[in-house]
Amino acid sequence: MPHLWMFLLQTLTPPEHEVLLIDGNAHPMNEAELVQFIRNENIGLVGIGAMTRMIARAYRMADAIRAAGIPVVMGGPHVTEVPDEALGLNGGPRHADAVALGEADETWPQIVEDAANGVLKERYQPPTENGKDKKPALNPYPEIPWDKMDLAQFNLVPGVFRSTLEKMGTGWGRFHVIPIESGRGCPYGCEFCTVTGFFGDSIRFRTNESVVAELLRLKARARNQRGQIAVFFIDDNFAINIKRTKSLLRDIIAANAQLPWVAQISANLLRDEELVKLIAASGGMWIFIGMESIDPTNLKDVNKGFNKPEEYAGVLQRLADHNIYAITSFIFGMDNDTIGIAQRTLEQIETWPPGLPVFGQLTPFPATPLYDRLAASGRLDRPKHWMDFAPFVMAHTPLKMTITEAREEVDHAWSNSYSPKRNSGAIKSIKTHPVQYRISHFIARLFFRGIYFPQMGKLAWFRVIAQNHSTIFHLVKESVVAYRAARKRKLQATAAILPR
Ligand code: B12
Ligand code: SF4
Repeated sequence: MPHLWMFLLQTLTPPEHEVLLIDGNAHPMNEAELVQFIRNENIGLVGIGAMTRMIARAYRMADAIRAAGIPVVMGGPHVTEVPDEALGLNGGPRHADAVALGEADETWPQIVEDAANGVLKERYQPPTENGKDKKPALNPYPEIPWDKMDLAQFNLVPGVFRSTLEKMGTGWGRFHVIPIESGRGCPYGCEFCTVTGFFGDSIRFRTNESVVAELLRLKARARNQRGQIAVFFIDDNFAINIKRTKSLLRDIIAANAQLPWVAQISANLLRDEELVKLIAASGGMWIFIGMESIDPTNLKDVNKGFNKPEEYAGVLQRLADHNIYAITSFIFGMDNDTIGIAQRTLEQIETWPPGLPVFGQLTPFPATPLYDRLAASGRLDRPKHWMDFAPFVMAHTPLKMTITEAREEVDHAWSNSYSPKRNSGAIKSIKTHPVQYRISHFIARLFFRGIYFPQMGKLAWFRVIAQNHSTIFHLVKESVVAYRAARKRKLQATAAILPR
């Protein structure tokens, strides 16, 4: 799914300028193709945003674009954290003409004007107040024209299935997931997270009316194109202010603005039964929970002691009772982890209602308290790990295992969580749920497997389907039985009301 910032900044661009957007994941191009595209379109300024894990690739693109004589401005979390790197002020080569530090909602129009007038400055920073960035209030919030734009980049249906699904009817080959923010900021300050530092601990919300209006526009579009549209509320912690979240969800229900949605909420906030009921009634289908570890010592080490592993089962049961899926995220390679942590975590997970677990490793992102702690104690093996990005290879050595062992733990967790056997077990464990709920859970499992195991071409999908044929067969059989039963009931009901 492409990131929100591009669409937001496009909307905030002075109207006399045209903005073209390319997401490097949804629409990959190499350096030469990108430069050609920029020349063909006669583009005068290129803005590039990237997370730390993509920054080396972003720099390569920026270098090629600047070599072709087009100015580049970079923004986003990574360059905000280490701006001197992009500007070539730390001994390395320069990659950007300018950097936009922090939230750029208010500086972007100025950047565009300065570039148009040939007076681009090196750094753009939001105005400060008491030595801190003044944060955009999000009120009023710009109207992103989702209803008018081409949503092809947001389609999550893999290319290999699209044409077959489209033959089944209009809209079948399209499942768009659209990023929406309802607020910014999280004050919790987990040690590995950049959010508290970047967005500050000042939490800000859009008005309920503005969020509801955005949902209604999307809902109208979904209806018109007969395609599926779901929403990803990208707020760091969607229920950080429970009272406000409940009021937003009530307003969504009252306005009949429900679309299927996913959001990130920390486990401690999901103790609230009323909140969970409102989530379900307002269209909430998946909740992403940063569980991180089943070990309280690890959680305390990373300043996330508010997560209580003994509560995880109850939280997940509460969600499952309302047919809400949990995407549970775990981090291995914490300082108290030992060999076997993956297996111990899997054993716990299997006692919970089935969710969609994801596994990563503790990563010191620049400017986080974790980075500073590890750097101060000389524990960073690759202090600039982002410059030679290696997926699932840690940049520091945990205290009780090696980097290779940590990698093996991640591999074990992914392999077992999404094996055909586990998929079948997960679906059997929810046999009392309606069949459509179980089908969508099963499909989600196949997609989540693809986060770790490359699953891009036809052959890869064919293999996955063949391996899971027995679960697929049972689900199809049950759907046919359920469909026939529903049809029979309908016919009987019609017969009962017909006059004799
Ligand atoms: C949604 C989200 C996701 C979604 C992505 C879906 C999507 N495509 O949107 C999912 C859940 C898949 C995800 C995954 C990951 N994510 Co994430 N994610 C976020 C989240 C919560 C919101 C991003 C967002 O849209 N923010 C709102 C917009 C408005 O803010 P923004 O992007 O910062 O943009 C503003 C400014 O930065 C600036 N700006 C940004 N870019 C540019 C470019 C230019 C040219 C200019 C001028 C300005 C500018 O202007 C914008 C307006 O002010 C952020 C946290 C956060 N609140 O930002 C983390 C975050 C971006 N993710 C993070 C991480 C680490 C990851 C993962 C690596 C986690 C993991 N271990 O697997 C994966 C990577 C997946 C991948 N390969 O891409 C980190 C990145 C830290 C870093 N330094 O790189 C963040 C900051 C959270 C954190 N915990 O620290 N993520
Ligand atoms: S609760 Fe989530 S968003 Fe908030 S600081 Fe912790 S990891 Fe970051």
